Amino acid sequence: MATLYHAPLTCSLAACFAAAEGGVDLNIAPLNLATKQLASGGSLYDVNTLGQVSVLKLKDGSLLTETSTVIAWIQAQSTNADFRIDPSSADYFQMLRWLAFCATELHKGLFRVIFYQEATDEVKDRVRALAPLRFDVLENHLTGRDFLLGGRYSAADTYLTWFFVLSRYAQVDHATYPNIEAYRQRVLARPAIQALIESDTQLDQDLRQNLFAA
Ligand SMILES: N[C@@H](CCC(=O)N[C@@H](CS)C(=O)NCC(=O)O)C(=O)O
Repeated sequence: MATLYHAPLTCSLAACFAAAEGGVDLNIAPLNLATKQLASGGSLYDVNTLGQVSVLKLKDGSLLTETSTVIAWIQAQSTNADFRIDPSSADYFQMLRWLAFCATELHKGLFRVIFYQEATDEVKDRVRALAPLRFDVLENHLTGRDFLLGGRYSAADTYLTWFFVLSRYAQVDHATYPNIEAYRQRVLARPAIQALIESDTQLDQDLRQNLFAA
């Protein structure tokens, strides 16, 4: 079985969402991202030179990094026909598109600075000002769609779901976008997603990671 190195409430939670929604079993190796300490002993730096999650160690010992790639790998293991996406289909490339959008425009584009303790409030506010254009893209796309690929919750949605888990700590305002707001409520109400947010919130407290102040 593959092992996911997972720091609670960080982007590796999106990979946990994909595993749960796709019915894919993974070993979870918990860690504290603030200290880089693995719960099993040792440092995340020993696994990933960058000291970042998400990292997936495959059965053959090889490593996959980059959350979007980890999510794409997980969905490819799913036997759930509603979750797995045929790699030759148009939907597959839409999945890749939205995973990349989440990784670059939302995660790195917004959170990277907003949650960066060394950034000044002025810099954070300038980055927050980039959010509306990105939200316009989502708002338009979600017109007439329940999920990013249409009628089914897919791997593409897992990264965006995670964005909305943390967006309340980031002071980026998406409450005035009706399609986004309906989507946010729809995905966060999913039982598997709710259960993981709850267990990760507990794990975050147990590990005293404290990355995202309320
Ligand atoms: N390129 C990586 C970046 C992931 C990333 O920024 N992860 C954050 C957690 S959400 C992290 O590990 N931050 C710790 C650090 O950068 O030191 C990816 O796409 O997965």
